[in-house]
Amino acid sequence: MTDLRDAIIEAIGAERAFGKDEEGIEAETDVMLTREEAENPEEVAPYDDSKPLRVAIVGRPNAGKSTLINRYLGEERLLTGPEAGITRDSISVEWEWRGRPIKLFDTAGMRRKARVVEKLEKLSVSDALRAIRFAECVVIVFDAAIPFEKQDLQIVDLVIREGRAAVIAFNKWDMIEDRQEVLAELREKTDRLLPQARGIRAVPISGERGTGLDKLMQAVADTDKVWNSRISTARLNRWLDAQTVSHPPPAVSGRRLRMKYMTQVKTRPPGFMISCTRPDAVPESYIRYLTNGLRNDFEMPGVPIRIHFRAGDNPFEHKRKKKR
Ligand SMILES: Nc1nc2c(ncn2[C@@H]2O[C@H](COP(=O)(O)OP(=O)(O)OP(=O)(O)O)[C@@H](O)[C@H]2O)c(=O)[nH]1
Ligand SMILES: [Mg+2]
Repeated sequence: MTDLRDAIIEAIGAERAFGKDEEGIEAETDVMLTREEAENPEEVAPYDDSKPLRVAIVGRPNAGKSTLINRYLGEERLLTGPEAGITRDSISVEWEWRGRPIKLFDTAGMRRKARVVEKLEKLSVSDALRAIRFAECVVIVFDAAIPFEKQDLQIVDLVIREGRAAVIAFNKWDMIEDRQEVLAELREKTDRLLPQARGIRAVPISGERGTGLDKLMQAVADTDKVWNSRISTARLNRWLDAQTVSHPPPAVSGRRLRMKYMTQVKTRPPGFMISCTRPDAVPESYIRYLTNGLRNDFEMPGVPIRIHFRAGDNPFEHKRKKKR
């Protein structure tokens, strides 16, 4: 038990291993599927779109996060203001959207690391990070009134790396004149700089005027559904065949890599396993090709997609042997 404990701490870090939120729970992520669930996802309970949802609102300081939540609640519950750094600690509020219980986490604005000088600010950022981990879906609020930079995209990247479903809110839309142009620029930049978030839902809103807010929640609900999605083994293998025919895997030391079998092994976010002849030799570019293909063909924008490779014919074999 001591060895196991040490291994866990080493794998996820002491902070996560011992950290607690107000309720002591984090969002359930990386949920392993059983072989039966992977093969016949249709028979598993379908996605329940009335289940409670935890949504964190993050973004740089002054982007309008607290204003957005106040607008959803219909009251001035949270402190807002023109200066950056008004919210210092994350706080959660209960709300309901179309009969669905939603827990909204307001967070302190996140700054680039180099600028995080004060100790208090450092704490605020790690606090926002904790809110991201407690949430299932994360809304990243951009301030459309100032040109968005790498920093905004870094926050999106962080959310995806943490394994969460992500949606972008393009706030202060009321201040934008050339709307088409700005939106096109945002989409182009996101796709180019963040291929791991390709197709992510980006919704223009005005927290102050209350426009676009229902669309934003719809995007959150849709993305959470994708985050929970399950694809049957049969469909995946048909897809893998087509994919490897149209673009065969490269040869490694004179022998072509063979992709034999594919199945979804995890959900929240979706994770896949491919059995192949040389799992250690699959090049990054081919993994990207498969990941992008999955994202497009099974419509999974705005969620992390992970593919693991292993030797052997059946990815569940290893697990069964271990259990014995
Ligand atoms: N024009 C316009 N101003 C907005 C909008 N949303 C928020 N603001 C203004 O932006 C400023 C910052 O709003 P907050 O809601 O406090 O921003 P925040 O992201 O919570 O900021 P921190 O807590 O400091 O990180 C306030 O002066 C708001 O009135 C919007 O949709 N349009
Ligand atoms: Mg705030």
